[in-house]
Amino acid sequence: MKNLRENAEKHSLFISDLHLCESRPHITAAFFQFLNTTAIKADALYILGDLFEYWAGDDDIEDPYLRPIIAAFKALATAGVKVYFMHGNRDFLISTSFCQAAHISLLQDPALILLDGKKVLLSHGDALCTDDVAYLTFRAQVRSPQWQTEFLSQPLPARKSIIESIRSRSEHEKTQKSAQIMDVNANAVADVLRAFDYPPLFIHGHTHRPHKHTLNVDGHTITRWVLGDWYEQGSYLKYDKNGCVSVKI
Ligand code: LP5
Ligand code: MN
Repeated sequence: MKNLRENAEKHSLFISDLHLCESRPHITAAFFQFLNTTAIKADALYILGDLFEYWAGDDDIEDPYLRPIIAAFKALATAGVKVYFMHGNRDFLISTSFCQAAHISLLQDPALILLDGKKVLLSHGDALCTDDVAYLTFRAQVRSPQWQTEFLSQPLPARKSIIESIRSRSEHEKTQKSAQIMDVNANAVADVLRAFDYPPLFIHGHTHRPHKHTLNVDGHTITRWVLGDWYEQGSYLKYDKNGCVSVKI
């Protein structure tokens, strides 16, 4: 495996919004295929949130659905692929037990990384949807340590049932919101790019609107790549010395 990796061109892969769950077995199968045939040849795999449909707490890692996923991540680590994970709005309760079991490094949101000496900013993207005031109010509540401690103190089945209530409320409220409200806000994007000193590349997910945007922020040209979701079809962004290319699988 080492020789194969040394001969391959150095590259990193970016994915988000897989929403893995038992009820979408074809996407879980596509994910295993992606890990075993594509990600295994990469130097690094960055998962920018919403890997899972939801995450109720790390005490769920013995679930039979999760065990082969954890094993597949471990196999990547053994093959020398660095795997990074950033929380999404669905799986922000992923914590150290899962990350250690899967040999994954947790990234803060946003995170600035260097690829070939080039600054790249990464985010899930939900925090940039500043027009979605109802969501941001909900986000502030559930991201608070007190809320999480109280939530995690409840038994796992009770937590899953609360999450089901939140999901159905969220699905209903989304039908009342415009597409524009649920997209990133241009000023919020400019603010985070300014705060990180204008990285030339910004990659995020969440909106499920895959696209390459070219921005001008205070005279700096910045490429913003939005990753696609895996609801119907898997996709990833590949970065190498020649730049980024979006690939559907
Ligand atoms: O995920 P997506 O893209 O479909 O929708 C998001 C926003 N919705 C959410 C909710 C999640 O989808 C589902 C819940 C995940 C639970 C994770 C664990 C939580 C446990 C709590 C831990 C402490 O994030 C959606 C945005 C959309 O993105 C686009 O940006 O619009 O936001 C909403 O729809 C939120 C609503 O506007 C407000 C929801 C209030 C819920 C109140 C809960 C009351 C339930 C009481 C249960 C007893
Ligand atoms: Mn999301």
